[in-house]
Parts: sequence; structure tokens; C-alpha cells
Amino acid sequence: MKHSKKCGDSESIAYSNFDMIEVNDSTYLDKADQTQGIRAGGRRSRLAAVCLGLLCVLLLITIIVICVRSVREKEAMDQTISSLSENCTAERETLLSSITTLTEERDQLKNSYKDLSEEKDQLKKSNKDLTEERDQLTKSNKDLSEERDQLTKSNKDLSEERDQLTKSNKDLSEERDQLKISNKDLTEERDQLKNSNKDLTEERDQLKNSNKDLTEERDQLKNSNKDLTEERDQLKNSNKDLTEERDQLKNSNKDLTEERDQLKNSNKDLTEERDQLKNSNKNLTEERDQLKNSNKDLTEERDQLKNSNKDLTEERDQLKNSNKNLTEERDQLKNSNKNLTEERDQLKNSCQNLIEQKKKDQQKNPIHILNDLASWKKFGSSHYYISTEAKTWDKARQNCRERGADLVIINSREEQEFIKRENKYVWIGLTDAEEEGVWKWVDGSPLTTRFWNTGEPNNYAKGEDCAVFKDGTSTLQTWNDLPCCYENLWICEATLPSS
Ligand code: MMA
Ligand code: CA
Repeated sequence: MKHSKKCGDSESIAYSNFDMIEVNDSTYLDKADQTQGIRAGGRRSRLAAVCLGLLCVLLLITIIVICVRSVREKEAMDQTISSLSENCTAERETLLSSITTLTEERDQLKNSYKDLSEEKDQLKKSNKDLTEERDQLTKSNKDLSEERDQLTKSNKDLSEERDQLTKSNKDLSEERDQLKISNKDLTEERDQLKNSNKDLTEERDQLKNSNKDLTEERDQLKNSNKDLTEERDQLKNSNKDLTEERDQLKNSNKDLTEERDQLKNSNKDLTEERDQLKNSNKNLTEERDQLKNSNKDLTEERDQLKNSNKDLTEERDQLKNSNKNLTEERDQLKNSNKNLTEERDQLKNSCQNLIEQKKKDQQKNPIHILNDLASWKKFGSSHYYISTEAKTWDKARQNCRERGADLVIINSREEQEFIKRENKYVWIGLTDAEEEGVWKWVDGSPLTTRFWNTGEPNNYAKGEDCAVFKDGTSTLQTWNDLPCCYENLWICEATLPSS
């Protein structure tokens, strides 16, 4: 076996067992030389081995000491590290859980914001539809009004036409009445003429009778004459007288006959006159009948106009009713629209409240408050910030919140005195916007310590719901109520969380 290694323990170990080992298979050394050499070499190597052993022990001890020290140091360090890591883990867990909570809350708010936006869009759409519907209704209402106006106009024209017809009818009636009167007069005249005619006829008949009587008398006289002629024959003288008498009678008879003829003529004239009157009477009657007919036609026409007028009036009333119904329907739609708008506003408010709540939660995180802390003044346990620009009460409050604070709440005389020393005209966190006359601080707490200026709050002009801290007053009574839309400087108060 051949050994080629030259250093270390392996060498000494190899030599210690040398005598039992064959060097070479073919070569054998002299035994004495060999033993002497081996002894001297064995002493040296033992010394070296002892030295080496001692060195090893020293090394071991050193290593052990170092190990023990390092183990102790490591333990101490481990302890420190584990306590540190424990703290860190707890802190990280708290932060992680608060991050998770805030993330969840943010997601919920995002969702609710998204839902509300959708709802708002739907409401906007429905509002738009309702507006369109209302416009259409307004248009139809306008058309109906125009139609009604046209009907009113035509009705007015018809009324005028009817009035003209009534007037012409009245004129015709008057004319007819005049004709009636003249007809009556003519009839009377005709009757008088008839009467006179009748009288004349009677007179004529009497004359005829008297003529007849006279004729009979004459015949009797003729007879008596004859008798007398016979008697004349007997009495010639008396005959002659009688003859003369007879001649006289003849003459008178002739006169009477002439008179009768004249009467006959006058009777004939009167008959002609009567016939003429009868004709004129007949003509007048015909004319009157024609007038009566035309009057009847006009009356019918007027009645027809009256009927059409009545129909138009009914139609107009129906249109008025439908218009009224449409107006009512529109008002109902307006109301429902108003209710929807109110509902949307309430939803908006609740969304705003959620955002505010989130901000409040954020305020609890001291990082926000510490921002800009250099421009804040400390008093008691609070810090105060007075703005350099003017805003409305709402915007001022919003600005305070963005700074991780809110408008100042004054709850002690000392705090009031502190703010008075600043001598600024500023909004404070006091309002009665929710309920008139019920003043509340921005944290919802009621008013206990009051510093109202004399005569305040007076809700001047019925519109003062926000409180302002006046400057330059001689007393500590500095508050006044003002309209919230006024723009003023403001004062924020931040209370650092006690830790
Ligand atoms: C102003 C206004 C009110 C206040 C009165 C006091 C005229 O109105 O500041 O808020 O109450 O003055 O006189
Ligand atoms: Ca006031």
C-alpha cells in the first residue's frame, strides 16, 4: 500500500501503526536501523501529537467560549427581535385590519355611490320624460285653447248674425204690424163702406117699395081714372081734372124713376169701389201671408242657429272639462315628480352623510390633523385655525373638515375669551338650519353656554340660520345670527385624540 499524504493527523496515525505494515511487497529494510529510526521518529511525532492535541484543546475551548457567548448574544437578540416583530406584527395586523375595513367601507361607499348615480340618472330620465309629457300636454292645452278661441270667435260671429237676424225680424214684425194696422184701417173703411152701401141698398129697396106702392097706387089711380073716365064720361069736368092730376102723377113718377136710376148708378159705383177694396184687401192678405212665411223661415233659421250655438257651447264645455282633467293629471304628475325629486335629494343627503362619516373616521387618524399644524394656535386641549379667505358657512365648515377639524365649538367662558382675543369677525360652528330657533353645535350638541350679542339671535328678515363671532365688541357677548350664504372668515377647532 502506498502513502502519498505528507501532513496532519493522518500522517501520525499512519506512523504509529508502521511496524505492523509492510512497506513494500518486494523490498525489506534492515530491522535494527529500522527500529532506531522508528523510535526517534516516534518521539518527535508524539511531541508533535501532544502539541497538536493541546492546540486542539485550546482551539476547542476557544470555540466553545465563542459559541457560548454567541449563543447568549443570539438569545438576547432573538428576544429583542421577537418582541420587536411581535409589536410590528400586531401593529401591521391592526393597520391591515383597519385598511381592510376602510377598503370595504370605501367599496361599499363606491357601490352605494354607483347605485345612487344610476338612480339619479333614472330619476333624471324620468324627470326628462315627465317634462316632455308636460310639454306635450302644454302644447295640446294650447291647441285646445286656440280651438276654443276660434269657437268663441265663431260663436261671437254667429251671435252677431243672430242679433242682426233678430233685428231684421223685429223690423219685419214692425212692418207687419204697421201693415196689419193699415189693413185693419182699410177693413174698417171697407166695413163702413159696406154699411153705407147696405144703407143705400135699403134706401133703394125702400124707394123701390115706395115706387112699387106708387105704381100700385098709380094702377089703382089708373083704375080709378078709368072709373073716373067712365065717371068723366059721366063727369067730363071732373075727368079733365083727374087727367091733369094723372099727368102730374106721371111727372112725379118720372122724377122718381130718374131718382131711382141715379141711385142704381151710385149703387153700381159703390159696388165697383167695394170690389176694388176687396182686391186690395186680398193683395194685402197675400203680402201678409208672404211676410208670415218669411218670418216663419227666419224663425226656423234663428232656431237652427240657436241649436248650433247650444251644440258649440256643449262642445266647448266638454273641451273645458277635458282641459281641466288634463290640468289635474299634469298637476298629479308634477307632484309625483316633486316627490321623486325629494326622494333623490334624501338619497343624495344620505350619501353625503356617509361621505362625511368617512371623513370623520379619517379625522381620527392623527396624520390629517398634524398637517399644517404650524398655522394653528393651541389653547387648552384644542388647536385653532383662523382662515385668511372668506367663504359661506357651509364651505367654511367643509374646509375645516378637510383640515381634519370642524368649525369651532365654544363650550366655556375661557374658550370664548380666547377667541375674543383674536379680534376677528368669523363663522363659528353654531346653526339653527335644522329647526328654526333650536341652535345646535356642529357635533350635534345643544347650546348651553351662550354669548349672544344684545337682541340676537333675531332671525333678521326670517333668514338667519348661522352664527358669527363679531369683532370689536365691548363685552364678551359677541355672537350674531346671519344668513348662511354670507361670506366670512372662519375659525376651525381640532382636538387631538388623547394617546
Ligand atoms: C343686521 C344684521 C342682523 C343683525 C342686525 C342687528 C340689519 O341687520 O347683521 O343679523 O341682527 O343687523 O341690528
Ligand atoms: Ca341677527
